[in-house]
Amino acid sequence: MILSLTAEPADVPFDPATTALVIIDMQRDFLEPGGFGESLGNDVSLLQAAVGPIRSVLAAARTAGLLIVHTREGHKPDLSDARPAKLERGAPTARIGAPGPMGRILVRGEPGHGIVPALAPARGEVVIDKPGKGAFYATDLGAVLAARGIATLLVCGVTTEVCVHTTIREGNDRGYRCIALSDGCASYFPEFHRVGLAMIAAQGGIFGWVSSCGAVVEALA
Ligand code: C5J
Repeated sequence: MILSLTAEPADVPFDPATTALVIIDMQRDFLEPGGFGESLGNDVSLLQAAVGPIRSVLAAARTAGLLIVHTREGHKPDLSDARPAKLERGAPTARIGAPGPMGRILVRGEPGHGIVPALAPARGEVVIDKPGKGAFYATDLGAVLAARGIATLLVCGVTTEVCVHTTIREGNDRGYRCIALSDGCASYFPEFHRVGLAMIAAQGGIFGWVSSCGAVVEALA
């Protein structure tokens, strides 16, 4: 069944059977005080705006039977999957792997690495642990999507201009129709959020489309 999704720069046809909802890095480390985001000097409360819209699109996607993928950015406890160039940034006490109020920063298995309770993955949903900003780099996301015949990615999460953008760019180059859900994305920098979304839809949709969680809920109803 082909549905139509209201989007910029133009509406997009999509088939729920070949569409995945990809929720990027809605982790305590980015959204709650005491994690990676705050260690970088950010106001983490700005990311809360995405939680409600993602909850609604997640519920609709579950009902419609879409493939649901959650991602988590983070590293193995021995940091063997973290490039030195990534580790050496920031103040030494606030770097990846340093101890913090939610455990070691951006390390798998620590409390901060977990997805916020409001968006906890349900049994059977795909959870991709990624060491980079993009969800395809050094993960089996491509294989998971190929096995399900997925052609379209509805992408939301945090942050708009970093991991959401990188994943959409990676997906676009791999041939996926990538649609950012604007209200389901957020940034510590409202201007980067706005411009990040504008960059996707500009030039006839140079590397994707921009829609919203509400539009997806409406299309799936
Ligand atoms: C960042 C992300 N911003 N998930 N990660 O470092 O966007």
